[in-house]
Amino acid sequence: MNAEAWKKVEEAVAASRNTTIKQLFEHDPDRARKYTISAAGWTLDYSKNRVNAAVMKALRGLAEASGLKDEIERMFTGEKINRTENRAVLHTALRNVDPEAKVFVDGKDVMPDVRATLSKMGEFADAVRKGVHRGFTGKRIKYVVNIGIGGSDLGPVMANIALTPFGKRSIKCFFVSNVDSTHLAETLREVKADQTLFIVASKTFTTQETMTNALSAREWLVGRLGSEAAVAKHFVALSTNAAEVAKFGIDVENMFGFWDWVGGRYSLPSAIGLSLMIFVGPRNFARLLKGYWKMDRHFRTAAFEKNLPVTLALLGILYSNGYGAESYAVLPYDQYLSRFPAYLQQMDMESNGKCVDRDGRRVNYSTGPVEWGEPGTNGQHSFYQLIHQGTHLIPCDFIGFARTHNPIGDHHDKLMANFFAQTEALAFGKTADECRAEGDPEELVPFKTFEGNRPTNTLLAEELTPETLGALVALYEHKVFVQGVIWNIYSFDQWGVQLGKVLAKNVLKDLTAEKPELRHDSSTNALIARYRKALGR
Ligand code: G6Q
Repeated sequence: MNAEAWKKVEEAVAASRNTTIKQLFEHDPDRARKYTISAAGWTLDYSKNRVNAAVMKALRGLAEASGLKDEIERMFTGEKINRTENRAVLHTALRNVDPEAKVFVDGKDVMPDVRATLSKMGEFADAVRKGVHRGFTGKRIKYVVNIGIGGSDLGPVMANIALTPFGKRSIKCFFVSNVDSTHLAETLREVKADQTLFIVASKTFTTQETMTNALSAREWLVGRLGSEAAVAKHFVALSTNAAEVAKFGIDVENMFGFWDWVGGRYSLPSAIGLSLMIFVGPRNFARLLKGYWKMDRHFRTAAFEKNLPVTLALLGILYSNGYGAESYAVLPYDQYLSRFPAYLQQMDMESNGKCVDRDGRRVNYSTGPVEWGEPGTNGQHSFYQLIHQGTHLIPCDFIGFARTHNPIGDHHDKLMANFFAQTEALAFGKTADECRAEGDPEELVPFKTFEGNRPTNTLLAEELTPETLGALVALYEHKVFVQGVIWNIYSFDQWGVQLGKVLAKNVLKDLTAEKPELRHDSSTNALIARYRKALGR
């Protein structure tokens, strides 16, 4: 992190530390307008934060001193900014809907391949939706089972739930990720073999969980339909690894490709989105891409003071590094966004959960926060207590929509009343005098007082649509990118995930071998022995 620019942020924070959010509002009646910006269908009101003009200016100075403008261009133009894997980072090319656009990697324009894959996906999705592509026995496809994990699962799951109102209800999508056989078994109980399409989603096509689930699903299907030939009609692959797809027994004709410059957690707008495209149709998928693209363009071109991803990123850095906040809550007030926090959790924590800077040195400041959340109003009846009155500072993003897809009575007004009331209460709290005025007995006043001064962002859009969803995802992707640049860490690798993949393989040998080597620590050895004993091995 740029020390000099950070020092200026610290100075600005020190000068304003004793001014509460409440006082900031009292001093400036025009505050809400000044701290509200909009783009791609979203409005961000960040006025309920511990910031004034000087703090924001210093934070923007930090972004500038970190070379953010150039870094953004490097990403968009295909430079190999993922240096530890020597790869470009071009998820933005996947949703570049400009028909004239050219994006080069190693001297080759990638856009023709992006467009060709999208149209192949579109043809296949339409064929499934219209009953042209049928199962081995001639029946229509009614069930789609996406088998994948991590980046090959969380995006499709999140978006399938989010875009339910736009989906074809006669097609039911399932997502199997866990290697726990229960996940596959319970899913297979819900589907019929002759009407099921399995989508094996794996960038590498070597991930243990996905390959294990895919092989078991294949065995189940062949067993039910009585022929190996059924696989061709019931299995497709989404991958970058044609050789492994062929080895698995899926014709590469039935493979939808993507490229090493698409990170797993950024892959929803690639072929990894096929299950979503089948569910919502190619036109709605195109709208999703358009929403992403609008936010991409905004991020690339808007001045920092008007830039939503940059602003969210800077506020996050303010609390992580200036106020010692260790976690960050994302609270969507829309049931359709129920998996959005889980999706963001991977995007953020896998990207910025790093303790070594770009020069390979241990950092001496906090990087990515613990990210978590649940939809409102459910969260209000569980963990909000701690956000209101606990000892931890937890900045929150509140995400909501003016219109609901399911207007029933006054549900939506009640939902949104809670949405607005929570940020108000978190910012302004409740003083001891207010408690007394409401007649609280003196001995209860300390318990019923709310300090307030708890920061929140409010993100509001008119309606949850493919476009606003795409823009929302892109907003957070770029926020995470900006933070990675400022923290001077590499956001696009994930060596911690790779480690897990290797470790499990070593232990598996010891679980199943006739004579295990047991070369672990005494705890792991004893646990393995206990497990083997229980199974009579
Ligand atoms: C995402 C990570 C990780 C990955 C899974 C699945 O950015 O790399 O979550 O998506 O491990 O990998 P495959 O798609 O290769 O099976």
